[in-house]
Amino acid sequence: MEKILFITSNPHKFSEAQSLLKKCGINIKRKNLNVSEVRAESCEEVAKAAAIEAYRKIRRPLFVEDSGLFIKSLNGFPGVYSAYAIRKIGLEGILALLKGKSRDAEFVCAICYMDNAKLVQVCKKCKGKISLRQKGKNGFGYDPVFVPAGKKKTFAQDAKTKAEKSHRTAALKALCARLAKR
Ligand code: ITT
Repeated sequence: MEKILFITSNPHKFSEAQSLLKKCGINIKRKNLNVSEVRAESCEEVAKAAAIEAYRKIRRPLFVEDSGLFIKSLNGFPGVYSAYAIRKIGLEGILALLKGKSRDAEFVCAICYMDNAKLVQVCKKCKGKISLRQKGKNGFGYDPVFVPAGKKKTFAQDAKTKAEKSHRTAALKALCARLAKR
């Protein structure tokens, strides 16, 4: 079967997707395509626009994933600007913004798949809290400050829980199920 292209510049996203999708019989290949990221409020809109643009350019089965951390007391910030925020103010900057505020947050992962016959969209969340300080070395991005609901350790301290419960894992499983149906 032809490999599906995962259009992403983020090697961490790719390796998480590769190991999970392999389990459901889907082989993927990473492609860095520099698609423009539209300014939008939701990960679904960003992923869909990018997938359409990428498909126009390469016309092969592909998917795009847009994800982010939405913090309730910051009205959803950094949200769709998560990659930008971490580059500009870092995890310490995010922790500083949260002093004295509620720490409820959720990770969101939206995937948009496209081939010559269909467009498939899935979006999943993982609820949790922002820790008081950075802990752990695994993963990437906000993993050192995100503690999933019902757990005490951050994703960066507990890679096994991340692999089982993350927003990305849930979205990829949903994608597998949708692609298998057709
Ligand atoms: P591509 O757009 O090229 O795929 P990106 O890293 O720029 O790569 P996004 O625009 O979707 O991807 O930004 C998502 C950011 O949200 C990502 O860079 C992290 O900072 C954060 N993020 C998303 N999923 C995460 C996860 O599982 N663990 C930690 N941080 C995550």
